Amino acid sequence: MVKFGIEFVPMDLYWRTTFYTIQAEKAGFDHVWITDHFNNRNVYVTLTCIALHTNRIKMGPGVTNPYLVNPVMTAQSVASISEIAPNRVTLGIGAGDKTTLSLLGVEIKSPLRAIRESVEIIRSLITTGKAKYSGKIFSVQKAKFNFKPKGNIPIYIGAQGPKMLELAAKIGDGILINASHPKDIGDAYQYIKSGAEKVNRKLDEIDVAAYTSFSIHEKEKKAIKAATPVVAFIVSGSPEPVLEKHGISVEDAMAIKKALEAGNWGEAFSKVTPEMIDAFSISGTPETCIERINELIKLGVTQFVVGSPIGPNVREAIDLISREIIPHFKE
Ligand code: F42
Repeated sequence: MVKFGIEFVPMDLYWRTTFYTIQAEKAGFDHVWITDHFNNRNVYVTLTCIALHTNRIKMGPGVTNPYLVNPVMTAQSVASISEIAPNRVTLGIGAGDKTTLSLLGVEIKSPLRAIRESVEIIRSLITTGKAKYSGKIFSVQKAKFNFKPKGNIPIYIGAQGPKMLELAAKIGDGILINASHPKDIGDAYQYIKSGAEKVNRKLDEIDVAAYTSFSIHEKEKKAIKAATPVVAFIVSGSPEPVLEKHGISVEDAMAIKKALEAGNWGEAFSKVTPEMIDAFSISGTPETCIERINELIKLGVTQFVVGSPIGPNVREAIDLISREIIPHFKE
């Protein structure tokens, strides 16, 4: 049965993200993923608040990166939270967001190797409490925790590029694919399959999550309006081949990018077309959302993550998902 995840960006006050998560837990969500960018509130402080106020939902950073946070500290952070929420912690790690990292002068060098080495170090620490590692990017002479992580902490890899998807299928317990459209998820699956085959892994050992941009409302227009700013940013940051795959002209995307860079939000959002909404989000009424989720499940997705904006009003959107979406797939 497909699992449901929900993503929150800790731009909001801690109590608000925690309140939404309590609501999501009651609504039947299985996972909460908290994004990690230095300019928002700290992901582990947010997760600690959530851990203290929930009982069942699994939780983790979605996703942290090894350039800003050393893998030993990531292992220490998730292991510490596991003491508060045993067997409920999941770790999401990826290469890191180029735009925010570049603001700090941090370069994403050899991302494949950095992720592989990080996962090996973190896995050793969270399973044995110890690590000794000599890699090309990270080395750990002799690390030993003075406490024991509680329960299993699965490692999910945030991946988009073909090589990162292959690597994630080789070494991850799960994969978070930042995409909403069946064309992108279908393409990602080709790389996931080939990665798994290379190491003789069965696909059902890996939790494959579609980490979508999602917007639900009983009135389609309202759902689309809420998704428009998010889609504008996705379009402006998408590489040419991705735009071409969805029949979106590079010129149109550049016009949105220019308007966003100039701070002309109204102009940027007015240039977002229905094709862009369809390519980069799942937006609409509960019926439309169910149809789109079904398409992704048919492709093999085992976790569906409801990501920003969730809906025009987050609280109402979670209510609507709990009434119309989750029961449709779980009952
Ligand atoms: N990023 C954040 O910073 N914060 C978040 O909260 C966040 C959430 C998130 C959730 C799901 C998800 O899928 C991604 C998310 N991201 C988040 C973005 C993530 O951190 C990455 O930026 C994003 O996944 C894009 O990375 P990628 O998986 O496409 O990998 C990049 C680096 C890439 O270029 N990959 C290529 C590929 O084919 O996969 C390979 C590049 C390559 O071959 N590199 C060579 C190498 O050896 O590594 C050499 C390159 C060199 O010059 O060093």
